[in-house]
Amino acid sequence: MPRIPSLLAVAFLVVALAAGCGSKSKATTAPATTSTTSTTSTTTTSTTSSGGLVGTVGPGFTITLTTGGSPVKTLTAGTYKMTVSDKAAIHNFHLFGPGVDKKTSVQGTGTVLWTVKLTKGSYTYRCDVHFMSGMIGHFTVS
Ligand SMILES: [Cu+2]
Repeated sequence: MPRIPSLLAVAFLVVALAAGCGSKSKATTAPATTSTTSTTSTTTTSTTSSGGLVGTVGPGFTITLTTGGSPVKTLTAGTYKMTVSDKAAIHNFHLFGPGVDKKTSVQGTGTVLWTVKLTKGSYTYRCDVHFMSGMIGHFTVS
């Protein structure tokens, strides 16, 4: 008859452990929710940084190329979405480099979306009319 008491003891232990786990799992639920929130904010950040390039020319004598609000100096090779805002009827936005030669018209204004495939090398963006006056910029793709 020694078997039955030991089985009962095991059964009691299982119940006791299950009860213990039950109360512990409630405590674990709260941190799990917190980590889910932080994962979401991380995802948002990375979406912003891969959100593409923003080219702007005008309305004054300025031309810029930014990503995530910072001037583009170097990029890694790849395909990028690029939003170009041509805000002046006297300027254009012209991007050229290895495999890329895209521009807006000088007279035209408005916003266009380009998809550009950038490969290793040096790229230039400029206003074709006023690049001699400093409306020009460069970046490197590696
Ligand atoms: Cu210009």
